[in-house]
Amino acid sequence: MNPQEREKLILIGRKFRIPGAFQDGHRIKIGHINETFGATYVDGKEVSRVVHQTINTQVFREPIPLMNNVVRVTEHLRRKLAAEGASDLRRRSLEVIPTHDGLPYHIDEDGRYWRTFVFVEGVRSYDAVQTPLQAAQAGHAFGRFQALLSDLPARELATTIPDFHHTPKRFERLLKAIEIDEFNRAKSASKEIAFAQSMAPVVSALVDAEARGDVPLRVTHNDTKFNNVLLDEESGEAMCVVDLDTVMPGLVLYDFGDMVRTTTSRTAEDEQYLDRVELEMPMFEALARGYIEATRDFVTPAERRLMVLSGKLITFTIGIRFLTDYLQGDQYFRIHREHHNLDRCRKQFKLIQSIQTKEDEMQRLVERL
Ligand code: GN1
Ligand code: MG
Repeated sequence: MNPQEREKLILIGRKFRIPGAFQDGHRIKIGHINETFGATYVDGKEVSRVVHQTINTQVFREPIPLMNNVVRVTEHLRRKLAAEGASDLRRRSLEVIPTHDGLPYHIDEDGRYWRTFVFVEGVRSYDAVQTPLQAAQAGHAFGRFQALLSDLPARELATTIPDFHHTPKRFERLLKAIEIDEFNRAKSASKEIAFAQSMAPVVSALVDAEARGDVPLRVTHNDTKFNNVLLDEESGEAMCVVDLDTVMPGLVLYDFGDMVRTTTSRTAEDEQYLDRVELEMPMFEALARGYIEATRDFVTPAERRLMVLSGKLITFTIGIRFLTDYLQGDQYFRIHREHHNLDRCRKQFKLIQSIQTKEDEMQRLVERL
């Protein structure tokens, strides 16, 4: 962090109810959207570690309802966990630290929104899943998250991004970006565009199931990528689910689908060696087992039947979002190299192709569990 950033972070930190004085801060490179910093405060012998984060208001247009969601959800989780007698509460749910005025956010002089969380100690996240044991932990953790929130009425939460996983609308936006081709990039993505177009017949499967009333709206996480679950550094146990900006009414299938996207192949989201990208059945089985074990009490047979399809469709949805962003000049997802969003898209599409060769087997497995 440069001295200016440090000064800024010190000023921000003073707005929140953190005991002690700022000692040290650093940037944490996570996510494609918000900016995140870790900071340490010292008060005599007491050391507090926190996370300061800006909210990207280009992406999250209404940060106040968003933060109200986050507070509502984290308090609900904590209450439920405490009632169950869970140990280590501070590591099992995020905790928002309010400002001195009691608000869950601070607006700085540039109009930027900041929020602060307790830092979860002794955990780590991984960009790529490594073992079926980890996959089971992730499936179980996101399933538990849904289960603990299943008694919170979905309509009480704000929708932080409308139509977030609405595949047909995402598909429409892609078609428009192809047509406009503002950055003259469509040619370099012609194979990916053709593949995306070939998926047109299935894009509405999940929204149709919702419209028919087959699958209900519930409180869901909506960004269940593997690196959004924190695993205990030593035991590997999933401790805490993070990144709560998109917790809102949704289908449990959005969550399961994004887990399939990120937790069934030992490759990163932007893997360039596509030969390595494959849905690994032992990972999928562990993931599905962990998830089903945690959600058995409320997930319906109709939801269960669509789990495999959701894996394909949510992978597709995120894949076309990367492709659209590539065509639109990388305005949404932060990139770290040229063609990064195209690489990300290619990885997603390769995974879909792998899923297509194993769909029947996956379906049989899920229905058996
Ligand atoms: C974004 O916040 P972050 O970087 O974890 C995106 C998700 C995508 C994900 C892909 C609000 O998540 O939808 O699946 O990138 N979040 C938003 O890595 O668009
Ligand atoms: Mg996110």
